[in-house]
Amino acid sequence: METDNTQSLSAASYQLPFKCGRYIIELFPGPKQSIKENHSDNKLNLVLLGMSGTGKSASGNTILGKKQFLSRASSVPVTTECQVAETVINGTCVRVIDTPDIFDDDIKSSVKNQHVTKCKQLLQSEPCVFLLVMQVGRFTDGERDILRKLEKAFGSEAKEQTVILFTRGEDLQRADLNLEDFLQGCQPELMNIAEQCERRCVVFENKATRQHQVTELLQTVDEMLNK
Ligand SMILES: Nc1nc2c(ncn2[C@@H]2O[C@H](COP(=O)(O)OP(=O)(O)O)[C@@H](O)[C@H]2O)c(=O)[nH]1
Ligand SMILES: [Mg+2]
Repeated sequence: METDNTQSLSAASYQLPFKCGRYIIELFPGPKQSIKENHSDNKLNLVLLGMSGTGKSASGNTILGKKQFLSRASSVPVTTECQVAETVINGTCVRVIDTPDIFDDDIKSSVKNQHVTKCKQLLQSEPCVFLLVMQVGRFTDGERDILRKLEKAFGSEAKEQTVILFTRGEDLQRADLNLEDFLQGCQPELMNIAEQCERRCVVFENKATRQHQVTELLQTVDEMLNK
């Protein structure tokens, strides 16, 4: 699958209702508005962010209900450009933006800035939620200050618009833990990240196609945006 293919990821194949519009970046010019101010009931941007290999693209595919983004095990980053795809879930036009790892300290800041700029272009004029994707049971040094990196890239209010999406939910099941148990027993730094995001956390099991995980995510998002 192409990795830099905003055109091939147009919404045409999803038969979106007219109000969702066809996906064309230039349709949304003008200044970026606050996400909350701009919240409408039928549009939503979900931006997948996090370290390489945590399962951003796989989670995007779970949300979309189809394999739209390339996702695979690799020692080098698989997603190298921001990509977008849309679907409609319960009448909401959900635009999913997949990103490369923009938090990697080894990547040149000029390259990171390009990704962030592209991502911001894709965010204009619609409500936006950041999905901070992390693997359950794996917390790396680079993730310790991930909220600071998020705020540096997307502004000081970014964490107020963030939901943590833990992947590999099956590992929790195998350990007979629910999310609350997991958070209680996790490293203080991870708990601190969850607390700063007001404990907005969901768990995905991307190897399964369970719709309820997407429903729970959208409920969490909805509560956050309507707070
Ligand atoms: N078992 C399991 N594997 C997952 C899950 N989510 C992602 N993966 C795997 O993790 C690897 C990296 O996923 P990918 O989506 O490419 O990560 P990205 O770099 O963050 O976009 C792939 O082999 C995925 O199949 C999950 O919930 N469970
Ligand atoms: Mg990816």
